[in-house]
Amino acid sequence: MLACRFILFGFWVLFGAFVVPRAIAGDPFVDAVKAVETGANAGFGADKLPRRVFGAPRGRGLLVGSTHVYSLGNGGSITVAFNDNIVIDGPGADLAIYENAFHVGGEEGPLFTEYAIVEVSDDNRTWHRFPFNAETGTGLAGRTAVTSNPANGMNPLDPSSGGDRFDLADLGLEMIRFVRVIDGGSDIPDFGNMVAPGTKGGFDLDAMAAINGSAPANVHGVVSDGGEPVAGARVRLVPLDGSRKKRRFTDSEGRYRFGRVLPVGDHEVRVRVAGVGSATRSAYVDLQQLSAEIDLVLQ
Ligand SMILES: [Ca+2]
Ligand SMILES: [Ca+2]
Ligand SMILES: [Ca+2]
Repeated sequence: MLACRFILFGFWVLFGAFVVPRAIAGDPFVDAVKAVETGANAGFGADKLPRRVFGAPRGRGLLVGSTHVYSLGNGGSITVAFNDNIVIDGPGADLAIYENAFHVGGEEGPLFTEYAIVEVSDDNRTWHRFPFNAETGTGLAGRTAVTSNPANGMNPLDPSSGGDRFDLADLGLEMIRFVRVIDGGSDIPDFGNMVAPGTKGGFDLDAMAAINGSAPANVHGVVSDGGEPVAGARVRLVPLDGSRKKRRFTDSEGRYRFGRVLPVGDHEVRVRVAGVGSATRSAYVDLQQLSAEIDLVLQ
């Protein structure tokens, strides 16, 4: 429990500038680091963020933990986003999180665990926490060794590859884009609380993947007035289920585009240009219809 006293040293560091476009669009893995809260004895792999947590897991089997990780520190957290894909509620588990837990003294030996609480969100504002049992580890991440590695060809989405799996149905959610993992700190008993860890304290994030995923939706079109495109017009996309609104401005040819839209059904697209006019049209996107072209004529 030596590290526990240091938990309060956590602080927020924003990594918005670290967002890197993926070379392969629509890969199942996580695409951006949104925020990091450093816990006690954190830091291993921090200089390699955000790419350190992108791509497939680099598991090393049941007896050895991956070092291709970022260490959150005891009590730390990391918030990540899926950009070219979203996690949807499909059959069974939907989200996989890969840590570097390993068995000590043999494949049947006890696990070296550094548990983390898992929260998910569709807008990076409202968060939903997976229920867990701090004594048994059920519902936490960091409780299964990872065997999949790009070098061995194992499919990381297959349960045989290890990692911890989460079902959005357990929270009654249909889709999410953001995930936050929070090291359990001293509140959750694990081996990580009892070992002086240097910079490798707490939960070690290797990778994260959508097992059940979809491309995000998009809504796009042109704003015009009297047949002429209108540049610089402010367009709002309003999901009618109450989720987060978005705002864009038209380009020099009157075009607007909302990407990374959650395909939650009915939306309204609204535009208003002072002294010129306004327009409102409905737009519909769902998992079967991921794109809507909506032209707006100012009146
Ligand atoms: Ca991705
Ligand atoms: Ca599911
Ligand atoms: Ca670990």
